Amino acid sequence: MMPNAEAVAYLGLGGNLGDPVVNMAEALRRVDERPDCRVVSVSRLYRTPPWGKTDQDWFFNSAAEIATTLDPLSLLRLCLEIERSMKRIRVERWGPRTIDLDVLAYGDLQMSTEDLTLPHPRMTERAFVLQPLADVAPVLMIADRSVTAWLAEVDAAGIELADADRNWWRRA
Ligand code: PH2
Ligand code: MG
Ligand code: MG
Repeated sequence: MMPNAEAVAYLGLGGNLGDPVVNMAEALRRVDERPDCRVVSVSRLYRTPPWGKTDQDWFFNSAAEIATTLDPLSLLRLCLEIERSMKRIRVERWGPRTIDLDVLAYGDLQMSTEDLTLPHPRMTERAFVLQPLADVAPVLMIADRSVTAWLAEVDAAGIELADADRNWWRRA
């Protein structure tokens, strides 16, 4: 039997409770360990001011390009399962969390169901998503613009580079 063709997908990672860098690294390693997923490249590591709900700790954020034979919904379920298995705590919407693992885009697929909308519908407003994503996919088109072009439109004030080594996740 022919194996399914690989698709390229993009994940956004974040957290601000416990040890978010260790948690993001662990999540990426778990993705990479699977026979149906491969981590192709990981962004640098950023510290970002809390967005949406501002009276909480700063976040760490990153992004990754992966290659996968999973279909989009299976990839979403994998992300949720990794979050769950890492005992994700989410107290409230947009509030503090130990690990957040979001599917940002899956190839150039556009889809919208109750469970999953691709590309991620709010990513173009969020510098904490776009800044790391620009490390791995600057020319990826989201709607009719590149990630770099979207990044130029948003307020990225306060975002700090926390680790410039793109292998941070292999040693955290
Ligand atoms: N995630 C949220 C809400 N606010 N702010 C930053 N800086 N980074 C995040 O990952 C983040 C957020 C909900 O997913
Ligand atoms: Mg999120
Ligand atoms: Mg999420």
